[in-house]
Amino acid sequence: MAELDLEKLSVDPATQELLKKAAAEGIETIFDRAKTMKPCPIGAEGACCRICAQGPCRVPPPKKKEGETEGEKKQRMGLCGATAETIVARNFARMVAAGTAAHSDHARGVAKLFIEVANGRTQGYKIKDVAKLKRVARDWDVAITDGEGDDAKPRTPEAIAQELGPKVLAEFGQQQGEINYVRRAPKKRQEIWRKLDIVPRGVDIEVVELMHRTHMGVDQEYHNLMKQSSRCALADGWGGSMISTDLQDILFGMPVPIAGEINLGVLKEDYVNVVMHGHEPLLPEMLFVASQEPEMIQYAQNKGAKGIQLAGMCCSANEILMRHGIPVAGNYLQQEMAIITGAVDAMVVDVQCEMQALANVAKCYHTKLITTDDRAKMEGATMHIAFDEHHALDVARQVLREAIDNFPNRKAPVMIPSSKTPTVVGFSYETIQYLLGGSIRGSYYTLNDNIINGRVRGVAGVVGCNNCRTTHDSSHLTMIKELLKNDVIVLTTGCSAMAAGKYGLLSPESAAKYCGPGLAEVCETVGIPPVLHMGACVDNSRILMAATACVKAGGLGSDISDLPAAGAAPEWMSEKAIAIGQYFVASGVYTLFGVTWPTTGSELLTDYLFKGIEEELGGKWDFEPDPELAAKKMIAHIDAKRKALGIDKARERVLMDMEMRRTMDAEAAAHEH
Ligand code: NFS
Ligand code: SF4
Repeated sequence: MAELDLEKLSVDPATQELLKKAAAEGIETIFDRAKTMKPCPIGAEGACCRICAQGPCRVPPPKKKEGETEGEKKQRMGLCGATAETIVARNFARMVAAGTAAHSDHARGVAKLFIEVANGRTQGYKIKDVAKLKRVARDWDVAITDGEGDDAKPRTPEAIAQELGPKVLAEFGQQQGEINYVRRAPKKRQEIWRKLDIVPRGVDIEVVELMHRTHMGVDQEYHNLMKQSSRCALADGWGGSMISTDLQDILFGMPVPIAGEINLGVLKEDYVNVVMHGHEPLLPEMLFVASQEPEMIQYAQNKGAKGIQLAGMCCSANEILMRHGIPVAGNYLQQEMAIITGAVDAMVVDVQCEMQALANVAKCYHTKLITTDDRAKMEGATMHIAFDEHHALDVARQVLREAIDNFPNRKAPVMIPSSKTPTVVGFSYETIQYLLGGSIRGSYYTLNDNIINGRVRGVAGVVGCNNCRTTHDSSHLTMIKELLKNDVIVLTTGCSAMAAGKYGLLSPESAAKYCGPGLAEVCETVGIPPVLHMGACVDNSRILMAATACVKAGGLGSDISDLPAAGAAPEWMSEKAIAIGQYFVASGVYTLFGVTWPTTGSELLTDYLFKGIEEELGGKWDFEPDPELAAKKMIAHIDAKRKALGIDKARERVLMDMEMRRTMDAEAAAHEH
């Protein structure tokens, strides 16, 4: 095993401690593999085509900047003549398709569960949030009363859900027309999409068409490929992802601010530790219920444990943290670390972001690795217990019993790091509306007001993964701190939210510590953290809704692209992240990624994504691996938008006022002494 420079690998003390333990015990992790396997330089640029068996064809960058001859150009073509533009664009488009498919397949599962719950065919689930059910029903033109006017009788939640469920599910297979939630976007945004003909017709069709168009010999014009990529990504953001957020809120409860704890220190040595890893909250919701049953707790105690400790990992963690306050064990790069503690009796996985290496690591400890989704089995896993919504509670009980039975098998040495940080999470866009806008106004008016008067300079969404090609968590933290210092309020989801949480940024107290004077004042007045945890990656749809609410509250232009706002994924790695980025760009947001950029193999395409696309969509991509510089670029973009709105001067005034007040306070204090 190669020597590891811990500081370079992760800024998280818990991860560092466990990497030391792993090294001492001879356990290989992703950090070791990253040292020995370097990324393929041609693939990293998106310049390798392997979509037909005449290849793989590689298109290296031009040898000289200018004056390339026709002959030289031909050397930079695939066998079929595909140019660098086509090859790189196809690879990028396929990332969008895969990411959209992942979010949307998750959403389809939730929609199916929703229908079963509505018809009383499930075990353990019920409709929890009737108010949200009614709001969502209205958006789908589903009546919430029988009859009209004075004769109207309220329909039961089940009756509403029985009509709503099939309507939502039908959206996946819809072949023409427009997906429903497009109507939620600002009017001007809808017009832009219609003019460009990129309104998604259905969810699945856009993925299928993009896969077809990137097959050998089909769409070979990169603008056209990017156009369908936008359409497909919009089917994710305003389709699949938004559907899963809404239906999960109805079934499991809409998140409201709740306290929680983050990091591997949440595991408990004398409890049965069960880590729920993956993305879909369906089974974790039932594991939560089952873990509270007295018989189950008794069963754990009979095996010598004090009780059952559930903890989340990756986006499953976000889902159950913000709805039930269940602690989070860690984000993506901590999954192996959890097992290396030696204290995890079962790791339960469903879909997405689960490293196959877990199976190897689990074998070195006593941990049972349990797969639960028929779409996602894993070679080397301990067992597969298939989730089935019709007896979900029984499945959950079975999983917990497997974990409890394993408690006595723990082998020394167990080492649970002490790190865990308190957080406040659960800021759905409705909650932000309530907190910032007040119950009377019920709008983003107050936020807008604070943006207009300059206390809040702008809004940034910092989201996305960890990536072992860069220091774990470091870029998230550096970027977020730089934004806060400059009075930019941060909305966060996914593994980024967990990075922020571990560092204490998800607590109201962090406002005074990290924010510029304007943002600090606003956060302290409202009593919110300056970094708002909005949920899992599918909940980036909540950020779209928050942005839309800002536009509709007035005073900040007429479209999302007018807002002083920016988005970023400084440590991205998954295809889902590219799909999310593309729907943000297509929704009018300046979106910046770190670590690496997958289209550098074509200068023309990269140029288009970083510049040209803005003329059509109002949003654009950018790439900057240095997180501090990246934050500065985001702030520059925010300032440019402030200027275009004519509110740049207000901020100078408010900062001057604050400075004056501070001087006056200091003088007054001096007089008192
Ligand atoms: Ni998002 Fe969540 Fe994390 Fe990245 Fe994976 S867990 S869905 S993809 S790695 S943020
Ligand atoms: Fe090569 Fe063209 Fe086949 Fe791609 S599609 S592998 S560029 S021949």
